[in-house]
Amino acid sequence: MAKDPLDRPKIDDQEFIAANSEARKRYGRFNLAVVGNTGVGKSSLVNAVFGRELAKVGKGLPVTQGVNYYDDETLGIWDFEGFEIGSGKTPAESLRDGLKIVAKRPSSEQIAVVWYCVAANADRLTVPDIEMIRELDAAGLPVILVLTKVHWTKNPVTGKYRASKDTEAFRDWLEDPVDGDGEPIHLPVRRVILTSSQGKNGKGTGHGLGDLVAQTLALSPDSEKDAFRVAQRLNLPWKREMARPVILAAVAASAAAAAVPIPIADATTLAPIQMTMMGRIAAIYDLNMKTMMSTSAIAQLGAQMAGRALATSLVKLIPVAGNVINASVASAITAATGEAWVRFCEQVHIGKIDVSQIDGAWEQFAPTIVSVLGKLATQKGIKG
Ligand SMILES: Nc1nc2c(ncn2[C@@H]2O[C@H](COP(=O)(O)OP(=O)(O)O)[C@@H](O)[C@H]2O)c(=O)[nH]1
Ligand SMILES: [Mg+2]
Repeated sequence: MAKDPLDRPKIDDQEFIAANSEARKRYGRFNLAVVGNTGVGKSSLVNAVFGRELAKVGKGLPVTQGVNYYDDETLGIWDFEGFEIGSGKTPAESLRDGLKIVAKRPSSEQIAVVWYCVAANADRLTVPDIEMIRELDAAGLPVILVLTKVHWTKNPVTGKYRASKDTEAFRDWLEDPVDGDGEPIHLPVRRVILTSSQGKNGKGTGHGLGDLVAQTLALSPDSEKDAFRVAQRLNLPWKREMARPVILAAVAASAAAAAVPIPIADATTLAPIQMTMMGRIAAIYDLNMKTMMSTSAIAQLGAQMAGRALATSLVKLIPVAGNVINASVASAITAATGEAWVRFCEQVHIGKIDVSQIDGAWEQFAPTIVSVLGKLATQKGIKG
């Protein structure tokens, strides 16, 4: 085997791969149903929130008339469109048939939340719309009414964006719908959200999407919330929050492993703990989906980073810490490695790091002696 030019300790990546696949299994797949006419902007919305084009299941054939399922490991999209009047069944009947087919599928494909999409420039809901929404509600599904392609204008004084008066009037009606005689209409939608997934000229990031993901999370069953946090790509703080307890657990395990101080020569004792941590964090950032990197390629990176963290931290820590790693040094190295890995994963996830140049990219994220010493100082501070 070629000698590592920096003489970094060799680290096995099996722990990474095992922890990564265990975490992926635990988070599972988030399933969303999008319902609405062709061209209303469903695919664009899915793309803006989840950041990817999904493969159609079943080689292009619809699951049934008007229903397609698209999925990858962490996301499934049930696309309901094209329920035409005149097929012999009402759209609500067709939808009900579609939902029956979904119900027979495995639990990993069951719908968590529905986005019922209507173009904002429509001035009302149609009777079939209302009947379809009632059908979804009767199936026990939480429905978000999403107004799509909202045209936003910026107030030059306040800098705030607003939808047109007509769109706001439509929203007000949706929140409190009445018929022509002023009689209330039963419209079981849980939220009404105004969105656009692109700007006027097809560019830009859109509006209302932060609200849409926040409400989708709020309405998701508890068992599906982490799956949604993993599958979506708009809200990075959620991912950071998920990573924090993973890092804390690894820090505690490192302290325990070094309760009897470890000779520096045996520093790689900590590596399995760090590799487990990094594998779990990579799952939170859905890295191999986003980048098409294999899990083992990510594991290799993790091993290199953990190795470098150990090598650079330890050599320089000897004057401070002596020839052994005690519990606080072990904790500090693991904490700094975890935080560096989170920053690295974020950058890959948002596409700031080019996958083709990934080889050198992690170097700048490896924890430095400064961050390790910083952690040590903080620990001392906490312990008084
Ligand atoms: N101006 C504008 N155009 C949009 C928006 N969302 C989608 N579109 C365009 O509307 C067309 C249909 O969108 P698509 O997402 O394929 O709709 P789907 O048939 O419901 O999946 C495409 O040409 C999109 O570029 C939006 O928010 N604003
Ligand atoms: Mg589409």
